[in-house]
Amino acid sequence: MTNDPGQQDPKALVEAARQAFEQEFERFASLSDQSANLTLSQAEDEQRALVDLRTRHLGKKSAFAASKKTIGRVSADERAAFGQLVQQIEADLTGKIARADTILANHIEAARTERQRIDVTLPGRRPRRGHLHPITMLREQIEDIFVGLGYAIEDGREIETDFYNFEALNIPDNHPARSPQDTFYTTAGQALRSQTSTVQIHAMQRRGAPLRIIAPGRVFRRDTPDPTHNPMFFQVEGLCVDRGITMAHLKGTVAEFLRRMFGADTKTRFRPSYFPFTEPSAEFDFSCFKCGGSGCRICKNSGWIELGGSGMVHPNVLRIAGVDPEVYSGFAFGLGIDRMCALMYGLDDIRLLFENDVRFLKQFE
Ligand code: FA5
Repeated sequence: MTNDPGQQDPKALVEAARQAFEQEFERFASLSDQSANLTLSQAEDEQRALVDLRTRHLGKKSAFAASKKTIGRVSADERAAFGQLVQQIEADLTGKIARADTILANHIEAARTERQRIDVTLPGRRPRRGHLHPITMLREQIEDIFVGLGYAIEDGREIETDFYNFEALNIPDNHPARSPQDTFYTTAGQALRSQTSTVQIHAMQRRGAPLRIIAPGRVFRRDTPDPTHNPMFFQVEGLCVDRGITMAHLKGTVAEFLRRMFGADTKTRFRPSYFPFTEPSAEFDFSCFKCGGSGCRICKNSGWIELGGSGMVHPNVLRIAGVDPEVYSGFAFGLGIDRMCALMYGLDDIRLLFENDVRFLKQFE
């Protein structure tokens, strides 16, 4: 027998092409059982290999295609049978490829669906809920008490002119009281307010007398940060102006506020002090909410906690804000919330309040 395909028996050539196909196709033959073990990418590789196999064994340049062309060498009476044989083999091989391809295609589709499947029974990821900052909680508590006492809440501006921050509060240029209240200035000469007392002037100008307001807000000073100082902190201002207001009203109001805040047994005391915008002036303390006045770490064993400044509104301040001091009098007070918050929650450093460390803040949830 010669090796030249042109000389070989056509039937033998077709048979050889079929056998070559069968040999290579063997790994696809048992596919239906194995396909479950294939990964998605293995199944995709196998599908590509199958296309390749088809081209090599049944394509135009395949041995099988070449064997078909040898029909001319078959004797006339055997030609029909040869043609039938070729067709039968071709149909058989094509069918085998199609079945393997269907199995792989189904497997690939199932694997892709599985990959994209969403398990609706899995528990969802809960978004972390925020909560109020401790300073805000305390501010709201103070606001609630004063609203209950008939006070309105006044909003103030944080950027002020020299007039509102100093002049109108009876602190003229070169007055020594400017120095502890020194603040930050814009290039246009405006000042970040160094106390909420600025709102006294705006409120009287806007509302006139009589009035009762509290003004919570952010203030700024050129203070070096330490455990009890920040260059930015919060104050609450109170102002009551009416006919016949006296120091007794001031004391009664502050004492009532502190009783509502820290309990019915809370005592208040006033110490003489000086503020340019009040006369007379006093600082006020309250009996320690922790030990009740016997002395502890929080009140530094004094039994008292200092809270803020107060006094009767200076006639110059009333006058400059358009209120007649011959008709009206008033009291004002101001307290810092940051230090109060630190005391209430046992913090030994007020700077913690503005470091924005979530581990610290979430304790106040
Ligand atoms: C005042 O600011 C006056 N405006 C209070 C006042 C109002 C007096 C109305 C009379 C009439 P003083 O400078 O003492 O006062 O500040 C008040 C409070 O602010 C202090 O008791 C303290 O709690 C807080 N405070 C002052 N400086 C700082 C700071 N750097 N950091 C944190 N808190 C501060």
